[in-house]
Amino acid sequence: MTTKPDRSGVEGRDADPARHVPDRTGAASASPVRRAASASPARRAAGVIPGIVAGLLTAAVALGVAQLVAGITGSEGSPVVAVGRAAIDLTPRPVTDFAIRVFGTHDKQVLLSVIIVALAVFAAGFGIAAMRRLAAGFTGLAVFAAIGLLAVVTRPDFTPVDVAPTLAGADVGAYALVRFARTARRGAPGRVAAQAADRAATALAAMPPDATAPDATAPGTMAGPPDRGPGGQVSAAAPGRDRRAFLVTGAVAVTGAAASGVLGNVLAQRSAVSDARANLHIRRPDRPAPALAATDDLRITGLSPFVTPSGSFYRVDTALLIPQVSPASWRLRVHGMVNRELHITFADLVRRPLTEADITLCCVSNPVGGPYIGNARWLGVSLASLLRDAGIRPGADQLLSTSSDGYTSGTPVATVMDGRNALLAIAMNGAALPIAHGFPARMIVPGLYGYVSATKWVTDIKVTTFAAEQGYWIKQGWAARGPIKTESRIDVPTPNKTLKQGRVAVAGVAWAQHRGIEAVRVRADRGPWREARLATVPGIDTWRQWVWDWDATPGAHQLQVRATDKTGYTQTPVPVGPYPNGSTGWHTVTVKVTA
Ligand SMILES: Nc1nc2c(c(=O)[nH]1)N[C@H]1C(S)=C(S)[C@@H](COP(=O)(O)O)O[C@H]1N2
Ligand SMILES: [Mo]
Repeated sequence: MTTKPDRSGVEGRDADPARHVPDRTGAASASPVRRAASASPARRAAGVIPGIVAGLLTAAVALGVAQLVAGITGSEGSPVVAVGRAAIDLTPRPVTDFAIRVFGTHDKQVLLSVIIVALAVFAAGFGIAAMRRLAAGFTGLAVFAAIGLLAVVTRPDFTPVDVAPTLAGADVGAYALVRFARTARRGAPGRVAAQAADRAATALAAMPPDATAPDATAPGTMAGPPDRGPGGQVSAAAPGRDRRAFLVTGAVAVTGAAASGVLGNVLAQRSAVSDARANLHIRRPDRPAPALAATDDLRITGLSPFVTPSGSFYRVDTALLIPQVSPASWRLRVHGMVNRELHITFADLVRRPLTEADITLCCVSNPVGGPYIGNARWLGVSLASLLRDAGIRPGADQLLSTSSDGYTSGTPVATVMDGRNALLAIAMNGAALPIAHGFPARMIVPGLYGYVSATKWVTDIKVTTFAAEQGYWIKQGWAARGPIKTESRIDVPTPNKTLKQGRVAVAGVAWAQHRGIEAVRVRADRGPWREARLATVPGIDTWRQWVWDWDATPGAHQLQVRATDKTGYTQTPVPVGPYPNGSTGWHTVTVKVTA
């Protein structure tokens, strides 16, 4: 047993018993007269159900708050998880072996169920205690919190912030217990008669409330004077109203506890995935990329660095919430028109040869001169080798990839199989993929726009045909095939910049992935095209920096750039927007030069 118990559903199950309140109260309040005759035992018995409910609600609220705080602080301090882990650690080996044999992969659920039942019994106990004597209830709650705290602080990875969830849960739980006990007492069945009996007993005996009988403590002492009608008359409507108040308070508490628990789990999962990412050790590449040369980067202020830092790499996706996929649960299925279906775990994936490559990724939505492009050093497994293992059947021309959040993208089989570095990438710029960039695995295919090649959080690759199926953006009318167009961009000077006359470095990037940039030419004010000086590049899959030294004279000027790729094609001046297959045109920047 190595993994954490599943945290889901804890609050919901705790809260369930609250549903029984209406029937029991209805049945129990049948005969006030008969009850009056045996007030104390009746009331004691009557207090049991509300007590149980109050206890369970308190536990639900406390655990909900604890989960929420654990999620927010990103700590490993969830008391439920800690108790679960402690239980695993403390259970003798033969017992765990037995459990694994008997329950198989359900062992964690069984353990969690046992913990929940134990917790519910305990909570019911202190709830009942609280109905009689609030202090007793508090003691129970404190013991409850202490067990959680003990489990938390004895974890090997304990840090002081880990106590926060349990303490917060206990605090809010204590408050909740007072509220529930108070409301439960007012709404308790048989309370009307019991209260009358109490009053009589108190008046007659004139004793301190809890000096003798535990019954005598009851409503007044803990909850303060009951809010009854004028003159001490018990209004007929009151018990119903109190019961309603109890139900409403309970419902609000259960809802709040469940919402806190769910939110806490979402946040905890988020921190669990970022922890998993931080702890991931990534092997050295089996096929390293050529070392970057100093001459790959012209190091001009304002010019895009050759390698885009991951933190400033553009991000484009349809995800409202960034998918949180842990490497432990990640699976890739390769299926469809294949000879053999593949099911690959992350461990399987990283056992395959790892290829490193510098590849510039670009979005089809990038306007001329736009920012949706970046260059990174990727590390991953050859997509072609995976597909060869699966065996592509004749006639298939499309890889339809799907992400964990249901986004789809169609990539031409021929492009992936033609020998280029089409990767199932697991790392970017020397670290595991950032979560926003597809952790734990994404596709990268040099030469294709991201919408037809770069599926992040990819979990499924179906070998199919373009005729049979369409990816997400294709259904919206974007082109099914998305080769990246030869383009270039002026980074410096920036548009509308005011410059001093004299030598000005006009610099930028040009790209034609998998064809390579052969030349870049620049002109001012529609004059003759001048050859820009090019940086070196490690290959044909990246953008290429360029610079042209311009002798700027006073006045307003227009600068333009155009690139020629290694096929001999020079980018078209025709201005076209991104839809449906990528923008074209010469990037034009206007500047003002002063004397
Ligand atoms: N799961 C998923 N993958 C996706 C997308 C998406 O919306 N969802 N968008 C694609 C598009 S349009 C682009 S341009 C690239 C952008 O990758 P990045 O965010 O890492 O820069 O991711 C591609 N992969
Ligand atoms: Mo894109």
